[in-house]
Amino acid sequence: MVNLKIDNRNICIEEGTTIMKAAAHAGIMIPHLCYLEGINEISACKVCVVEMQGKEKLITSCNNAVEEGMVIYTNSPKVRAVRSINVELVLSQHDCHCATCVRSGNCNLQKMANDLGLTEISYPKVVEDAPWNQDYPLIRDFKKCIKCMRCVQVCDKVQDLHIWDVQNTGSRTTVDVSGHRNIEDTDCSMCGQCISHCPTGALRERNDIPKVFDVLADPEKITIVQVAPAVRTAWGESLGLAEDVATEKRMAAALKQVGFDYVFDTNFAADLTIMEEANELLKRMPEIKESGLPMFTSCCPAWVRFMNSQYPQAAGRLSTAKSPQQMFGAVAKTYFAQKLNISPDKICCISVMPCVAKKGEAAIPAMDVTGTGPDVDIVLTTRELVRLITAEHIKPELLDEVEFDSPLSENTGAGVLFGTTGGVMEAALRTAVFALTGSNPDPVGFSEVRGGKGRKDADYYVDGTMVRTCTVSGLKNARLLMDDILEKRAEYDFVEVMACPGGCVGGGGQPIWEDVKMAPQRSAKLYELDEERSLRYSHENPTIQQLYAEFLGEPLSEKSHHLLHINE
Ligand code: HC1
Ligand code: SF4
Repeated sequence: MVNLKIDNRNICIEEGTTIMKAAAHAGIMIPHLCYLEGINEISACKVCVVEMQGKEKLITSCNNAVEEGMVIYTNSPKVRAVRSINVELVLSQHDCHCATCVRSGNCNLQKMANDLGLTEISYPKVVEDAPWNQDYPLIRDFKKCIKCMRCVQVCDKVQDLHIWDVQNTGSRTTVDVSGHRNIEDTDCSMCGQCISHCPTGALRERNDIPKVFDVLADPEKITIVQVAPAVRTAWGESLGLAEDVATEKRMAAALKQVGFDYVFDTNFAADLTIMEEANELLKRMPEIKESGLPMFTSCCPAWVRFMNSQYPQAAGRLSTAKSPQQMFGAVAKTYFAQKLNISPDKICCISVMPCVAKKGEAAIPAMDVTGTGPDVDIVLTTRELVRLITAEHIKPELLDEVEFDSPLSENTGAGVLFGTTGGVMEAALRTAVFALTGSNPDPVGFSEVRGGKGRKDADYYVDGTMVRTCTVSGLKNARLLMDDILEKRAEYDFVEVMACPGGCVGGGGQPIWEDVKMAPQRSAKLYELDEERSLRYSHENPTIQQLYAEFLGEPLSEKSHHLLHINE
């Protein structure tokens, strides 16, 4: 252990700890811009400088370790002066139009400038710009990039896709798409993790809120909104709602207040996905055992993009089941349109997703089962939902809870679980066991697949057959897994992959928090909801049973294949 003083406080901490962490341990938060624990510890921004007694030059606290007897000042006049210069230099190259920035109020740079009391910038302004494809789901604003390198490092180290790179040198150093390519020509998975880790508004999702306003104002359109499992765990965070206020039913109330005609639940479609995917797994099992190659889940569009671009030779191993978002769209524009006795093009189907890649998934040309246009017309992220609620001046805390609309909402605990890593696996196994044995397994009998670890192996006996499962989140983990499988170092039967660490709860469209990983507590919320549901098996969902009875026939029927599966 090492003893030192930080801001006149005696601290005793483990050897090797950085000064920044030691200070945080004592509740002293040293400002920083580029630092990202374990991912970006390069001291590029020099905002985290501190004064060390006996040393003329300031030192960076993010990458210098504590030493016995050190005396550190984190906010002395000298520190404030140098920190101000460093922040001013960053601001001199930054578009400071905060009023029109999506990160206003949630921007580390803005906060830092305010905290330092900066009202003017004493250096000449040189702000670089470059064109960007504004139709792409991921938008980059060059004028707001502060060259912190977080996007480069997250994409390299967490997602292993190397989409961003440093270009030019010296004062002209900038970050851009690697290899001087356009973003649409890269293998970007659209996971949005670079957005989640950007400290400013240099990266964001495409703003699709104006499309929602347009359609809400169109008297000819019936608007249907569906809300993904993970959104309910996070929508209240940046609205400052207490957990007992940010309930599912109050979220439904807020959406009703926005003006959508029908507020439905993607969880319903998650139950439908399980009906198709669990039965597909059982059907494919003899071939899986013979080939030694697994079936992979296909509900995460960033993972599907990754598979198609990085391992096209294995893309046939993906489940053909569409994601819940897309199954919902297909059912809404057929079954539900028939119930309303209207043509599908009268319906505008809007999704709220914790994800940026869902915007890309909805635009895949094959996702048009009626031939009248996309099954899902508009996709908003959780962050856009929050902006929509505030744009409508809605105070959810003042609204009474309301029920989701019928019929495309009823769901079970299994559907709820989709939003966290391992959730699809658990849900599918609950139904696969029932399909084979005729009786329900213990709903928490597959809990080895829970938890935030990037890769989890678990074997289960299902009616005498061993099902070897693997659950992965994060695309770097997915690449290591794929290499193990294809090079025959590992053999599995069923594999779940989610591109974002922790699954959709940690999705690239969720609210952004500096220095806090929210995925674990959002996951815990989903496990709670699963426990509270009176039904916990997708096959017991009465509305799903009715949908099959009235419309689809049975899982994997011809109609199910046409509407709910990707048919090559
Ligand atoms: Fe997900 Fe899914 S779980 S992919 O993370 O299969 O986005 O929440 O909606 O479609 O249900 C996301 C979440 C979501 C789909 C479902
Ligand atoms: Fe990389 Fe994901 Fe960002 Fe694309 S969206 S650049 S894959 S981190």
